[in-house]
Amino acid sequence: MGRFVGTGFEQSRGVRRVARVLGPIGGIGVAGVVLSACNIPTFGAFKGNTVQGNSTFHLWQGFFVASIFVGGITFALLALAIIRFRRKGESIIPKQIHGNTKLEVFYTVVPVLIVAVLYFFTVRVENKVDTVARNPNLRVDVTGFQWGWKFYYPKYGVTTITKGVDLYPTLELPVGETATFRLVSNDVVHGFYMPEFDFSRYALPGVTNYFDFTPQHTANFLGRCSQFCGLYHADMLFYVHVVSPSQFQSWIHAHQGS
Ligand SMILES: [Cu+2]
Repeated sequence: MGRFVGTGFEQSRGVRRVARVLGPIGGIGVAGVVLSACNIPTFGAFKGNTVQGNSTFHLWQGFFVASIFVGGITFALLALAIIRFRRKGESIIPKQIHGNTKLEVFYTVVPVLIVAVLYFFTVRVENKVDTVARNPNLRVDVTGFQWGWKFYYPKYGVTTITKGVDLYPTLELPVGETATFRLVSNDVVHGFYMPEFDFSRYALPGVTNYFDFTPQHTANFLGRCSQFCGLYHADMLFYVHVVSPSQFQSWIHAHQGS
């Protein structure tokens, strides 16, 4: 490690002032994340509405708070450099130096640490979202095709399917129960997209994708295709109804043999 070369920069009043301001802000940001994940704004995202989607949502919040923190420090330092070291005459104000080992180690280690922390939480959430239950309460086979969706409930022999323009199929799900989905495509690449569940997954020809939803609240949603797949791509909508388990059973019975 090289000898520390004093720059005058560290001692400058501006840096101390910025540190005094940013220190508490950073502390508040970190404390905010740790203490109350619920009181952080949604930053424009849906809350997920499934156990899996909710994890994705919290990851999004964490990333957003981290970006505000990093962006805040970056812009504050930029402003400091622009204002404090602006041209005031013919002389160059900052001391001209070569190298500052402490500063260089700092701005290498800190970003690596930030990326490592974000990576850790990303892997953790991905593992949770990608986990498929061994004994799910329900299984649903989803088939994407030009241009619609087919939902098949193998245990009950019930199928709902797109029947033309504006005749969208319904994906009925019981609240609080884990459903395992088996997603395929009959022709080209489609995207099984549930905005309110913070979830999208490719429906690929020749590939089977598995994933779980555990809905948390009863509500109605609209799903769509997120991959441009041809002429009527925009019409590949489907209804998602999250209902009570008893309502789900009556829906199943009403559709059996129909
Ligand atoms: Cu499509």
